[in-house]
Amino acid sequence: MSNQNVSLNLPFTGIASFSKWDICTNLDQLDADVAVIGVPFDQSTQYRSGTRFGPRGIRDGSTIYGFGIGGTYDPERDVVFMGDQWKFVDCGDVDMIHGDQGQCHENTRKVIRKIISRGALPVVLGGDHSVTIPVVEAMDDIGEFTVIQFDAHLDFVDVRGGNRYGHGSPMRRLSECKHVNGMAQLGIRGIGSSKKSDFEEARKYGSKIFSVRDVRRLGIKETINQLPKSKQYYVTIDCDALDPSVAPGNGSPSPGGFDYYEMQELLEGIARLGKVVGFDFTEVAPMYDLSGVTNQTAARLILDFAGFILKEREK
Ligand SMILES: [Mn+2]
Repeated sequence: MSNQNVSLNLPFTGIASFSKWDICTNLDQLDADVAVIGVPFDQSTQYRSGTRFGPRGIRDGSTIYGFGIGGTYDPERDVVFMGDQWKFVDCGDVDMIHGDQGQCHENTRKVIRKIISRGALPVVLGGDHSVTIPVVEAMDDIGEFTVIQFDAHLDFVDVRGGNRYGHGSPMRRLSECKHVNGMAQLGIRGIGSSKKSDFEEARKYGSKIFSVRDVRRLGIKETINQLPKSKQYYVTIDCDALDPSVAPGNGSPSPGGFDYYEMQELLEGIARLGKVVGFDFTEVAPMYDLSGVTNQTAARLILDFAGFILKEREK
């Protein structure tokens, strides 16, 4: 018999906010520990577009993890993550102006500054990887931090055809930020996007670069040991760091990527290294994945990482 007084809020019902969290689109009233914000911008893509539908896709994929109360019980770790003492909201999307990258990025900076000023952890849903540039630029008054990138590609292109803000350039632009004090790049294996000189310049800047096979050779623990030490970290995840068999829904898939557990355990290790001040998950393009598993894997990794970050704050 059904109990008509209980709302099950099942994944396929209602409004698909991220993980069925409360919605707060008036940032002047933002009062939360974690704030999800979408940046549906895909005008900097060099191949297949479609990441403008990334935030919506990830939200859709996240609803399966959004029901239940009292936190998320992880049976493998025997730990409850994201318990009732924490507040989570979905802030909707940054307003996009079609054909105007400068304004889209400015709108993004403005929203991130607001989320930071309200004391919430920004969790950004891309969009192509260029959205990480305004996000990190806007985090210039919280002290220095090191950036950890997960990606098939180095994204260290300085300028291409006069454009310095393509989705192949975010790590170069971040290296120019005074408040970014170091960098590590994990999963790097793609060909055709970065030149040998880009790798040389990234290493000269001080970036530590790990391919997927480097991580497998070293193991997760030793990889974490070799990451740059810092009090604070920002993590940027490009969907193509994952193997295309795990996450086919992206514009520039690259064979040989991480599997889910490798990514999850690396994120767990990073959360323990220092304070994570924000993170993004970019380059999800749902239309290339009819199964929807990319949306779900992205949503799960976002929830996993938010849980690991908050668990450190509980200590
Ligand atoms: Mn990228």
